[in-house]
Amino acid sequence: MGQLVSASQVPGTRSGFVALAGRPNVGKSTLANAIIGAKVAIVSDKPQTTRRAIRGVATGADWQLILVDLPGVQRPRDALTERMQHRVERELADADGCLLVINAEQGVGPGDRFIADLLRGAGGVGGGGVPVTIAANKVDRASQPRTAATLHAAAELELADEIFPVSARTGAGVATLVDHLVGLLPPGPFYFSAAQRSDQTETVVLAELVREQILSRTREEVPHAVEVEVLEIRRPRSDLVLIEAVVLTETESQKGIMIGAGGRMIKAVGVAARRTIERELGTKVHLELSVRVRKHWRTDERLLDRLGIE
Ligand SMILES: Nc1nc2c(ncn2[C@@H]2O[C@H](COP(=O)(O)OP(=O)(O)OP(=O)(O)O)[C@@H](O)[C@H]2O)c(=O)[nH]1
Ligand SMILES: [Mg+2]
Repeated sequence: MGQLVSASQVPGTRSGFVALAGRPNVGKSTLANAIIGAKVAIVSDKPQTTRRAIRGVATGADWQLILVDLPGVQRPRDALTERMQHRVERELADADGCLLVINAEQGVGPGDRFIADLLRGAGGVGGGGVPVTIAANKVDRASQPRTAATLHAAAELELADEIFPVSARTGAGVATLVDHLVGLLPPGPFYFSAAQRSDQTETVVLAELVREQILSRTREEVPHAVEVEVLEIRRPRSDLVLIEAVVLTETESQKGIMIGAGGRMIKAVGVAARRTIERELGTKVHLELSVRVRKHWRTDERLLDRLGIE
């Protein structure tokens, strides 16, 4: 999103884009954060947390690996999920490689097979040609026999060059996976400066950090019905950032839940989000949150454009 630096031409460098595919909630964003070594994507225990394609950047001495974190593959239900799914398909088609993330504890199910077929090109994605690596994630939660069975089932998909057991949470196996992905990179320039970790705008990053706090405190339909829009960011002093954000809900009752009895929910979200943002920015933060009903925001194409969900 507009922050691509001019490609630098260090002779002998390798670079490429590896897209993360997988069912919702398998840990794609957690794994992307672990590989990049920074929080580029928010994470939650609710499915469909990720709504945008996020380029996260890992840079070595002579290589640059750009991971494209994506929404989980799903059946579209409205304009929001339709955009998310289209984006997944476009990014997979454009990537140099794909990392299919599965859940080591749950094994390989129909959802994973559906995605494997997409990657093979049956769905018209990738021209049938993207090289695929598989990561069996959450091995910290799976017994050894369970992990072994998942690795076996993953091999039977006959899709990937290699399959890696990993835990994005503990970091187990992640370095080995990164070595492999770096080994796949073709010769190419650095697309991002070595200091840059993601392509997301500050507005989106801050809105997402607020939404992450909402996801961890809500359930059922609420996590899916809420979006956050940052309206203003001001820096009156070098050590202070003022952020004004609005929490959008679809119904009055969701708005009530978001505010909470005596305003307790919105207060808790605000305090937790402010602390996270202060840590990320390294400055003092004033965060002003309000809650507004915006019926059918998930089908409002213009709003989705403005929110950068495209
Ligand atoms: N135990 C364990 N939990 C994990 C691991 N990786 C991710 N999780 C948890 O799994 C849940 C989903 O993680 P996400 O990274 O948000 O999953 P995702 O695949 O990006 O989900 P979507 O964006 O909804 O497609 C969160 O509660 C994570 O903390 C892991 O290696 N071990
Ligand atoms: Mg995600």
